[in-house]
Amino acid sequence: METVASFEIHYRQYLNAEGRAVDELPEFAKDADVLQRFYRDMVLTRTFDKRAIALQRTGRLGTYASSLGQEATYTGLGHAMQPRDVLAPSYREHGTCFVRGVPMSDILLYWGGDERGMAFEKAKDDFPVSVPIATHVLHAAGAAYAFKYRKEPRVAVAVCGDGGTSKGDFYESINVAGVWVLPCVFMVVNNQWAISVPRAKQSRSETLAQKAVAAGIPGEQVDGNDVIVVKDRVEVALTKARQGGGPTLIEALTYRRHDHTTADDASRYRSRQELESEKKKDPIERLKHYLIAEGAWGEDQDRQLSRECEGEVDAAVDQYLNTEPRAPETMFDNLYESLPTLYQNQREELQAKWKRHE
Ligand SMILES: Cc1ncc(C[n+]2csc(CCOP(=O)(O)OP(=O)(O)O)c2C)c(N)n1
Ligand SMILES: [Mg+2]
Repeated sequence: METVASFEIHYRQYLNAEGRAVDELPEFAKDADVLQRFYRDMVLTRTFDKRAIALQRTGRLGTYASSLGQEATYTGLGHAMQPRDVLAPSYREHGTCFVRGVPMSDILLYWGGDERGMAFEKAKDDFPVSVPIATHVLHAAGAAYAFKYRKEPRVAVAVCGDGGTSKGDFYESINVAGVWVLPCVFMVVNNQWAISVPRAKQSRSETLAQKAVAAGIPGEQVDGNDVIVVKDRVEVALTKARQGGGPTLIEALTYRRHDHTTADDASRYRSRQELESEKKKDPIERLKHYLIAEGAWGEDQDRQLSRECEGEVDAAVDQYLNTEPRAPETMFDNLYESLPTLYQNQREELQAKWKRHE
């Protein structure tokens, strides 16, 4: 007998749960301004999440998927990407969208049922939110193929959950990206739950990162609650892809602290103890502790930042609530370049009904 293949999966972390550096930090993280910016973006995302849930609970938003506890993954990813790269998000990545310049009011518009919120004027080539699980991973592979074909130095980034990696779409995407050496980064946000299905019931695979092995591409794990390691490793993967080195799969280990969406009640299927122990790994507290220990942050600054974030979110909410709703038939308008006759008829029918109703 001989061993014909073997592999190892590496896990990396710079800041541990207490906010202490466990390794020499990468160059960018030696700049306090950079870390303060990451901290700010994470606090803003958390402030936004809280308010979006309050809007939903008071009937002013359709539904919403919180990113509570996962802020480091999304902020780190946003800061690793270049403006010309393309993001193919699922439904929890608003933190990344904000870093890419998408206004908070757009995200509210979308979850309020208005497709204009997905126009992403500031990140025009990014894909819209994908609620269908993992279908957008294929779209990212397709975009990456286009970049390669046109010889553009751009990378497509697909973000999907632990549950998403069980889908055929996911395997097909990493397979084709491997075969065609595509400039694509697969970001697997392992938040331990796919609605009520825990990670252990999702796959017997010891890590999700090792799914990359079967596609012939590198896979690795990072601490998804450490913004420094996320930014660092995603940037390494993006640079490699941009230079023709092919795709990478990065599994970010984090935890979904809120309900799956506002349509869920997680207390029905997971224990309070599990939640409490995960809170101790909080990404925001950890960076705060590090910055304070470095003399680069203080409680006064922290209070000031909270006020600023609240103010920014207030302004976004005002803008959202003051946006004139569109007529119902506009739901057909973003489906096709030119609408097939069947839909045209439905559009007209709805328009007529709405007029009568008004
Ligand atoms: C194709 C498809 N099947 C089922 C669903 C219903 N659904 C919505 S979210 C979800 C779980 C996804 O879990 P995961 O990929 O881990 O992402 P997370 O929500 O944890 O970020 C499922 C099954 C869906 N949206 N699309
Ligand atoms: Mg999940």
